[in-house]
Parts: sequence; C-alpha cells; structure tokens
Amino acid sequence: MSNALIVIDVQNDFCPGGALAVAGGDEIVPGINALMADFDAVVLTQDWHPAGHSSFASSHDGLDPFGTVEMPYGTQVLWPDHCIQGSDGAAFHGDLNTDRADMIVRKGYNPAIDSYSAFFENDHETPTGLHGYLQTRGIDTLTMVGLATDFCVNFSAVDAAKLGYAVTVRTDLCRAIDLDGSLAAAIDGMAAAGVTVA
Ligand code: VGL
Ligand code: ZN
Repeated sequence: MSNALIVIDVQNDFCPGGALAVAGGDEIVPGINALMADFDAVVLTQDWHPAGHSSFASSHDGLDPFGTVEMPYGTQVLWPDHCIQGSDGAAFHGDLNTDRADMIVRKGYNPAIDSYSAFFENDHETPTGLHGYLQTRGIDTLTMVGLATDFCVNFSAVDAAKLGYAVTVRTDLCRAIDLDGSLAAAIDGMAAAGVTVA
C-alpha cells in the first residue's frame, strides 16, 4: 500500500492579508513543499464557496462573523466571506508547489452546507469523493498539513481515522484559527480518534 500527503486549504484567504487570515499561515509553505518528495501521492484541498454561501455571516441578517447559527446539520460557525470560487483569495498561496499535486479536491461548493473535512461535508454524510480516489489508488497512510489546524485539518484527520486510514497530523506544518479554545479541543479530539498528532 502507499502513502499520501494531504495539503489542506493553503489558500490566500487563509494567509496574512486574506479574508480569513490564520496567523503565520504562509510560514508553513516552504516546509510543505519540501515534504512532498517523501510521498507516493500529493493531494491538495481547496475551500471553494459560491458567493452568498450559507457559512458566511453576511448571508444571515443581524449575525456577525465568528458567531454561530443552527443549521439542519448542526451548529455552524459563521465566517467572513472567503475563498469565493475563482477569486484571488481562493487561489493557492503563490509559493505552494501545485505542480506536484496528483489531485485537487474542492469543497464547500454546496450553497447550503459547509465542508470543513476533505472527505465529507458538515452533515458528515455527503462525500467529496476523496475516499474513493485514495482507495482506488491503494493509499492507506496519510500525513496531513495545512490550514486551519482546528477546523479543516481537524475534521479531515478525524474523518480519515474513522474511515480506517493511518493518519498523522504534522502540527509544525499547520496553523490554527483558535476560537474559544478550539485548538486545544481539536488536538484532544484528533488524539481520541486515533490520529498521531506530531
Ligand atoms: C476553514 C473556516 C472556514 C479551514 C475553511 O480551511 O479551516 N475554516 N472555511
Ligand atoms: Zn470555508
């Protein structure tokens, strides 16, 4: 069997100067590029929302970014408008080595459901197709890096562990949003799910 590096959402809007900037988000790019040579496959994910997406605070009258709203699939954090399909903010960081990517998985394109995980939308049911791709390539071991540790990396790693992959998260090559203790909760949740948090 083989291994894959899963690079989560290393996009301009999650880097300093972006719409949902993660502190130090750009610092991890050289280390991620260097790591790519160690894997059989490299997969990039790309947060890819239509304008007016239901995860944007601007789509809910009277609600502010970083608050929450109840959606049919559970509690959803509301975000500033970010990663709008085709925008510069949705583009990968300019220094990320995208040439090495075998596969790019876009997520969050369904207007009614957010998608933190690379495997399932936030209803935890609707698949992105990544599991099928990895299975058909015989990949059983994953290393995850990218943005943000406590949201998209966390959800992706926990789903991957549930699906039976051996998963390592390289926290030195991730950066967090850290809303109300979300980073500590994510580290605990990943460890509890059997993810190796390195
Ligand atoms: C993310 C919030 C909203 C992430 C994406 O990549 O962690 N966080 N959309
Ligand atoms: Zn998003």
